[in-house]
Amino acid sequence: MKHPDHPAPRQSLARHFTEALSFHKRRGRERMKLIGVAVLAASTALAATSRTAHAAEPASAAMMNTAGESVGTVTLTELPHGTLLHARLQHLPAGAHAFHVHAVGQCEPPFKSAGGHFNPTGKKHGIASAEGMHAGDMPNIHVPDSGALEIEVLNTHLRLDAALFDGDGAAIVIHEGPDDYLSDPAGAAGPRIACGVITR
Ligand SMILES: [Cu+2]
Ligand SMILES: [Zn+2]
Repeated sequence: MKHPDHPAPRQSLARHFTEALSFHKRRGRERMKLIGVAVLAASTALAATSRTAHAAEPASAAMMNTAGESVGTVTLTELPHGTLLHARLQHLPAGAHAFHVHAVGQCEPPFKSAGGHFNPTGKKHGIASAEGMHAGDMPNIHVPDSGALEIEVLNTHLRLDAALFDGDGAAIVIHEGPDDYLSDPAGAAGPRIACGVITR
C-alpha cells in the first residue's frame, strides 16, 4: 500500500523535479538549464557517497631491514581494478629483488615470521606459471647504486579486504635476489632483506 504523504526518496526527487520543471517552463531556457545542472550534481553526490561507503581505506607498510633500520614505506590504495602499491625505498642493496605480499603480518628478522606468499585462492607461485599466481606475487624491483627507489605497481589480484586483513595480517617483503617468476613456492628469491607489516 502506498503512503502519499511519505513517498520514497527517489519518488520524491522525481516529483520535485517534475514540479520544478512545470513551474520553470514559463521562465525560459536558462532556468531549465540550471535545474538540469542541479539534478545532475545531486545524483553525482549520491553516487560518490555510495562508492565511499564500499571503498577500503588506504594502508601502508613501514619497511625495515634485518638490522631493524628503516628502508622506506609502501602505501597501498585499493582502486576499481586492483591495489596500487607506491613504494618509496632507500638504503637497499643495488640490484634486482623480489617484491611480494606475504601472508602473515609479522616482521621478526630474518622475517620468516611473515610466512609464505599471500595466496587466498590456493594457486601456485609465479606470474609466469600456468598454475599461478599468488595474489602476493609482483614484478621484481631494480634498485640503482644509490640504494633509493620510488616505484608504483598495480596488483590486479590484491584487495584491501578481509582476506588480507585476516587474524594474522599480512606484510610486504623484499628478498636478496630476484623472483624467477616460476619456482614454487617462492620464486627462488633467497633470504628476506626487508619487511613491513601492512596496517591501516
Ligand atoms: Cu617474498
Ligand atoms: Zn608467490
